[in-house]
Amino acid sequence: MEQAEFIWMNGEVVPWAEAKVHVLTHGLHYGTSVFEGIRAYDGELGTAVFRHTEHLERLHESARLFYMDIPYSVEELRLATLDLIARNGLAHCYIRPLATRGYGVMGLNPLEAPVDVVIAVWPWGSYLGDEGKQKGIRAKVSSWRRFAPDALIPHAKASGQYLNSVLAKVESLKGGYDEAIMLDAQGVVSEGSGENIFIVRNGQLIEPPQTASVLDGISRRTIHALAADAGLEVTSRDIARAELYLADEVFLTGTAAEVVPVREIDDRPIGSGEPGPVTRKLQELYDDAVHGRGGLHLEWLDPVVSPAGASAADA
Ligand code: PPE
Repeated sequence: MEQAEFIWMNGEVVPWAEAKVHVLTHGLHYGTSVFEGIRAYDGELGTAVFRHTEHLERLHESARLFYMDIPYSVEELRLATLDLIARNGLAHCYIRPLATRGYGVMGLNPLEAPVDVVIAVWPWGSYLGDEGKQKGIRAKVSSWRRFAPDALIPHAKASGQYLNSVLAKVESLKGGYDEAIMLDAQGVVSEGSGENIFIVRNGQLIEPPQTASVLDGISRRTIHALAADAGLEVTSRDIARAELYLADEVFLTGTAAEVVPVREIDDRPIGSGEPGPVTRKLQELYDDAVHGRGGLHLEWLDPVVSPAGASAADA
């Protein structure tokens, strides 16, 4: 991975190499951590964080679902992040806030363990490759089901839960594919290993409902708004596996991945086998929105340097 200079750790800004934890950190043993993935883009407003507050609110929600109190408010984390990006001198970056049960107790009850909070920022390119974004990726329906909502909590972005995604991702890579698409415990389409999914079928834009073991993705919400701008309605309903193969278009959305066309699933071409017009349009609108182009939805952007020229570090 690419490195940056500083990491924010429990309220202090420390050099990248010094941001360390004890080997008996609770989260390392039991996965008792929650995190976010956020991006800052170099756009019309200068460097700005995309849907910053919503991501930090989801971090707090993920924590709450696992009985964890994050000792910093959304606003404190927001200002710390803006300051950290400025201090690292990054024009664009990926942002990874993480709250973990720390060092002090062993055993499955985490409630007495301290909560450590870190924020890291670094440049991170296309998650599924530049070529994947342009031409579309090849996906495999995973033999691993997305974990059921009565086993874990799909609405939480919690570290331990990602072992499920790791199995699916590695299986897809070893099979020669770029990404996995998981079905939920009932056998309907859920999501990618790190992305939500949409299909276009008979002119309809369709996504799995929140009851299909999906993460309530923020890029997904962005697509809802951008689709509405383009006069397209999004239908949330169960999607049968066969509908993936019958779809005219399929695409994935996520902060790291952004909007990625899927050109093949299980060796069957999707539509013409090339990214379709709806995917292309939404990809373009997404790229405009994150860069603040066109002036629509500037409310989604949180500039690192305020328009008055004061750095967030002075705030
Ligand atoms: N589902 C999963 C399982 C998921 O991890 C993500 C984000 C999404 C859906 C899309 O959510 P959103 O980013 O709010 O639109 N995955 C993050 C982590 C990826 C990683 O490898 O780490 C991300 O995109 O940042």
